[in-house]
Amino acid sequence: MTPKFSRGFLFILILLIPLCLKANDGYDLWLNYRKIENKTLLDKYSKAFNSYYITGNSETLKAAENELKRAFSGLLGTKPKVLNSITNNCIVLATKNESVLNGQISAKEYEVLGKEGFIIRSVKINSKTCTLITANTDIGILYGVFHFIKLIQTQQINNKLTITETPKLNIRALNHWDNLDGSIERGYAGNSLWKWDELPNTVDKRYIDYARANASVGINATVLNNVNSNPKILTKSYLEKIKTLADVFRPYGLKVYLSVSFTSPIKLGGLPTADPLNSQVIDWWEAKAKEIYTLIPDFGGFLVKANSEGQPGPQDYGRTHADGANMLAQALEPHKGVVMWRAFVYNSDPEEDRVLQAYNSFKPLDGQFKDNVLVQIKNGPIDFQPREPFSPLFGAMPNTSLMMEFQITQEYLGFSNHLVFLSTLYEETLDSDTYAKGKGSTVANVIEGKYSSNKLTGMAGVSNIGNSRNWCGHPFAQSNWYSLGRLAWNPETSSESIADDWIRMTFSNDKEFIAPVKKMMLESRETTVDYMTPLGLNHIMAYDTHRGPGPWVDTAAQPNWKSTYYHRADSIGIGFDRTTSGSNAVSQYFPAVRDTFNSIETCPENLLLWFHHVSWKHKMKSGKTLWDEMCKHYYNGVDKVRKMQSSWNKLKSFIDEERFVKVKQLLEEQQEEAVIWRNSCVLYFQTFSKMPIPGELERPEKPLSYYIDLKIE
Ligand code: BDP
Repeated sequence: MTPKFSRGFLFILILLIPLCLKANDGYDLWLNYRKIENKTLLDKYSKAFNSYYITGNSETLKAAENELKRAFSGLLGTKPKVLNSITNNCIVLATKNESVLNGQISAKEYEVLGKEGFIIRSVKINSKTCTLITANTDIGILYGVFHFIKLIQTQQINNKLTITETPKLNIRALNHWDNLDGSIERGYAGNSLWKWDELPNTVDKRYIDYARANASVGINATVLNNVNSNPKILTKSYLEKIKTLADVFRPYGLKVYLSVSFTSPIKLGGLPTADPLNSQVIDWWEAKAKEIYTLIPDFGGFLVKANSEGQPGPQDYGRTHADGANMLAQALEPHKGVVMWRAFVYNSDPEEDRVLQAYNSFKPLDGQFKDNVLVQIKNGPIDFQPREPFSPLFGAMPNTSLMMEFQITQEYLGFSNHLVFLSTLYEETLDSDTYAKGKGSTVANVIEGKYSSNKLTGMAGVSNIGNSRNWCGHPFAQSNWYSLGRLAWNPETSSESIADDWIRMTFSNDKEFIAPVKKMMLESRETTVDYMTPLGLNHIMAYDTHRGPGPWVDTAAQPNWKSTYYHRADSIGIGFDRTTSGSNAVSQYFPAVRDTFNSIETCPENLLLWFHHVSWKHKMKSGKTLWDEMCKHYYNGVDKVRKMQSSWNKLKSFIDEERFVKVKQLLEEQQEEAVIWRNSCVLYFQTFSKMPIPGELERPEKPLSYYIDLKIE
């Protein structure tokens, strides 16, 4: 029997069709291969690229081929032909030694490419016009294919392609702070992607999409578990699960690494000690390394948080960080594994400025680490604040491989509820001049290994990925994962171009959409700094959760977890004196930087209260008092969120309903929280300054006590 539908039902169905077509839940990330709407361009691309020729059939090349097919069917609505010989308008995928290349690319050019670089070039092979994607390795080809797809997605293909790309850093890593029970430390987008209960027998298809996304931006390393590591991760049964993940990720050039606990030999091996110089301990780690490499021959290595925030480490046995790192490095060395040893260490001494501690612990160890150790340093000296100066360790350890650790998950920047494009924060750090080798010695140069004798390089980002359908919670938080990959590939990439590509790939190529959205993104981090921690303020978030304001926090498990420790507001002024007459943290920088930060006249105002205790009446560059200026920033922050809202509200017609509404709702939430931040901080700091909120500004609706009691959940 044929089902009968009422007219009304059919009418609703017709109305819903366009909505369904436009629906987008964000799962595809920037690999959003929707059909090109511009007919002329569609025709042009379809003619120029209608077939491909591939040599080789490794898993990686198959992945490249599949990606090409997927992108073509989505973007162009066509199925490219697979060819047996080269014809006009085909794409040729071939590694260096394939005879078909016929000397197109010189040996010298291949030399430059290294193991992961690629060339995309418009060439003539046997008098046929085609697009060549070539590399020394299969993974280079895969990266080249993703780059080529990006050019189509962003509609930036010109007639003569001449692209050469090589990554500037060796290790381009995501650090997952995922626990074995599925929760994620500081994760705001659901639970862990890793389904430990199901592994190794069941392989979630999502693992492949995760690997595709990473490969598309050149991320080649994933540390699967929390730096506060559960020793169980090294048991046989977990290693088998991890082997399965490594097998899935391998074709995409993504190596697996693990965070390990320093006391694993005690907890798992039953040894009485974890002393890195004890021979049983050394043997235990060597045997463990062998066991891992038998299962996972290309295992990347270990990430270690030691003697930090209660984690065990070599200092528990009177040994140094170098002793600890080197012992692990020795176990991994025969297998070509590396150790990423974190410099995020500080004690609970209320007298010693926390800012000094990482530098003081690590600088003296320069030159003592084995060649397969990288010291992984957080971008700033404290802890992923909305703004920090760069860590003085960059440039200060010329005989050690140093890698960058950024945070992608927005622990201190409004979780996944605030739109904050972190690329500008990353860029600010990378562009900072350390003066290690005179003017122009940027942090980017330092981590590229330009001034060091050790040549391992890397960048890690603490992941913001969870199992929520759109991976990162906020649709715009995806751009932070994307940015980390782009900057790890080339730390000198501009945020402007990253934002441009991301918007085009994720949302739309329409200029009317790109311009306002790019503006929102590029300004968003400064906006957040304004309503949270302007002028160098930091660590004044709610206790422990770090969500919402908590400048009044004055009791904590350790003194340097109190907000009052950081802002030091009193009747005279506000800020932490780190000048030569204060804690002297300025002297950890090279002289030119030290002098700039040390003087209240030359210290950049956006870091003023980081380095100086400043009188409320101090005259700022604007001519306003510090107090008025601080108020101005807090109020500006809120105004700018409101501007983001009105910009976004005008963009409804450009994108799908689903993502439009989601961002709109999140911006409303962000606006409310920004007001809470502003009112809390202004009212609280006013109890010290005793100065009025400048006349023209709207007054907080509620008294300070209201905000102190408020918890943002
Ligand atoms: C802090 C987090 C804490 C992490 C720690 C770290 O609050 O959860 O364990 O950093 O980086 O930002 O080890």
